[in-house]
Amino acid sequence: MEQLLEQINSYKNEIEAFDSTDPKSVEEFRIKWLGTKGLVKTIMGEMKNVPNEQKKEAGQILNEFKVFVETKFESLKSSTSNLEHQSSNLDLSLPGDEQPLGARHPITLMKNRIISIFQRLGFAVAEGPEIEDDFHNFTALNLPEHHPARDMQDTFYIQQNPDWLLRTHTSNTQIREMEKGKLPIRVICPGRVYRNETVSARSHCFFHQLEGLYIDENVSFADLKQTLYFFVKEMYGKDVKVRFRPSYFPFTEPSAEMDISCTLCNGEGCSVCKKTGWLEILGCGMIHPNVLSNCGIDPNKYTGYAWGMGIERPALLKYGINDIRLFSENDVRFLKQFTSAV
Ligand code: 2NL
Repeated sequence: MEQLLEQINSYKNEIEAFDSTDPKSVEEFRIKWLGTKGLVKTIMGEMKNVPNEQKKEAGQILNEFKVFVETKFESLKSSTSNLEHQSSNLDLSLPGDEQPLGARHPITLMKNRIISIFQRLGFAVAEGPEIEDDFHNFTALNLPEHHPARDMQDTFYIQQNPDWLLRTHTSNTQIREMEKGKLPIRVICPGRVYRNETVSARSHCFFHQLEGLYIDENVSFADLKQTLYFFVKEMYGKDVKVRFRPSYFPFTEPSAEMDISCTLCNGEGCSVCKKTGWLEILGCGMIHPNVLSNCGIDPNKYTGYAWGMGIERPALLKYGINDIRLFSENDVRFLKQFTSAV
């Protein structure tokens, strides 16, 4: 017992004297004292040599010693982990990692501008499939079987007999809205369309359109004109002039094309308007009675107007872009210029 107490006191002195902030020597300390073959275990083994009447007292002393060593180890450990934080290269004053900001595509920007104007007039937005059957892209629209627009040269056919193709306009979506049979209808249909054309700075084999349609009882050409006037004033400002020219589409009768005074030269004549002072922006007309009956709508009860416009051309004009191919090249240097555009 005497011997045991002496031994413990000398251990205590040694432990008290030990100090280190080096994680390696602190680990060595743990192994030496608290490891499975450490000195605490060894000295605990001395219990068997203590006489029975002193076992209780010796047990308490040994337990106290064990707690003493454990406390010392915990304090050594916490001083090394503090130091690990201090010595790491974490500099909280450094600027954060850059989070690159995306930009909306200029076609999306232009599309959204157009949509928001027509939404204020009560038009809902409808979308439809880009892969379409012959009926919804051509037949329902009063295009006769041998119409040149159906030609393989102009249209991308995916399959023939039965014919499946990439839609050549977004009218397919309007046909699908009409087929639902719920009247009146007041929708706009934005989306991508495809034509088999040679790609150049001015035209592409895919581009975007926005078509609109209004069907109810007593809808007139005057309603069409006022709707489009409103659109032009909202889009291009109060001073822009508008003119209608008679035209022809198989799906409207009568048909017209609408021009606005050139936004670059104010109608003076420049290279963009080819010295005419006018820019053609859309085609329109009263929906052909055949189109209405093809969709199960009674043309004696209902009339309607429709129009179609491209999105690329107004976007080129607005953002001063000179090549339509830039829209689909995914060049980040081009796209990131629209980060703050609206
Ligand atoms: C243009 C001309 C136009 C329509 C599209 C249409 C749709 C249905 C019925 C009747 Cl379902 N018409 N759409 C009408 C007239 C012209 O587009 O130059 N687009 C770029």
